[in-house]
Amino acid sequence: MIKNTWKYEEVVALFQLPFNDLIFRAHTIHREHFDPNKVQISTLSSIKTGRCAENCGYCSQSAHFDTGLESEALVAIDSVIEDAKQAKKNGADRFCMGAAWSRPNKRDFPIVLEMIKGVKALDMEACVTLGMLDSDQVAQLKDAGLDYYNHNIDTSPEYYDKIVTTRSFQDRLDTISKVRASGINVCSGAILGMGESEKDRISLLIQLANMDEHPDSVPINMLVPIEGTPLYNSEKINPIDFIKTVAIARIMMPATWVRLSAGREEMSDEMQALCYFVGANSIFYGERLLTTDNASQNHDKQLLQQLGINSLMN
Ligand code: SAM
Ligand code: DTB
Ligand code: SF4
Repeated sequence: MIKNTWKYEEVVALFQLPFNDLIFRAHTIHREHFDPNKVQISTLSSIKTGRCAENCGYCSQSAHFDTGLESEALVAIDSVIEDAKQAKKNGADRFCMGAAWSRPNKRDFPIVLEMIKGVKALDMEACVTLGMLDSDQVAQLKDAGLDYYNHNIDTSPEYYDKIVTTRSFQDRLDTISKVRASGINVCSGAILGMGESEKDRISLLIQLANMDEHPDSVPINMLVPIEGTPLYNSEKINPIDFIKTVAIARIMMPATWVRLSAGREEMSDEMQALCYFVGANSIFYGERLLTTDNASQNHDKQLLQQLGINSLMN
């Protein structure tokens, strides 16, 4: 049932299904692999903000664009652990730490290892996203007890150089392979709404679903447009197209956690409800993402309660 030989035409056919047939199929597969009334809760924290050397065209943190963001060096371990404790109190079972790095540096990396150990000591899952890694760093993350490493492919290989030119698509795949080989769970996904075509969406889904092993977690972000970045004025993705892409991710990667990530603040309750129906089963919960606002906690609580979803937040 877990297939990693998806062909382009097969995925085109999924995109061409009548909407009701598609969402029925996605939901049926979702039920076979997961409790449809449960959503996994992660909380994000930015441990190093801004002045990043890469030029990802969507990102508030790139040093290449003037976004008015206030940068911040690596934060103190104690304050990260305090945030993780608070996140746990609020119902999160995973704490994700993000750093605006192209790759971690020698001075800061050991401190991140301590942060991971601190989060694990709270009996939470730990996830980090630190940019590109070498094999030695991957091994040290594994030893520190890291559960998930997030490294998004972001878009299709064909569209990649329209989004970022300071690194290649292959660089992303190389880090993902090292993480996979170490036994750390792979979290890799994309951003929709960057002006990509349906072809690109098909291609990026094939990249994820045809990995030797499917990513354990696939975040699907809707672009949060950041003033000052080249992608600020990108054409917004139509909500139905967004839901279809989530549904197809579920069909192609039946046992993967599909995370409805950035952009929920801009989504209606109905759109989120349909995303949960077709297979999204993880969210970021908390007032902030990395540098932008998330959907409010009160609103999420209310919506999940209204939908009869979640157990994790009692
Ligand atoms: N610097 C590391 C890296 O790029 O791998 C880790 C942090 S980076 C901010 C993590 C991910 O956040 C990116 O790969 C991208 O998918 C997502 N992201 C960043 N800015 C975003 C935005 N404005 N809208 C949606 N997703 C965004
Ligand atoms: C992911 O796919 N989305 C998260 C997480 N992985 C690190 C980041 C979203 C960032 C949204 C824009 C911001 O707050 O800066
Ligand atoms: Fe840097 Fe990551 Fe932002 Fe790209 S997405 S500019 S690598 S922080």
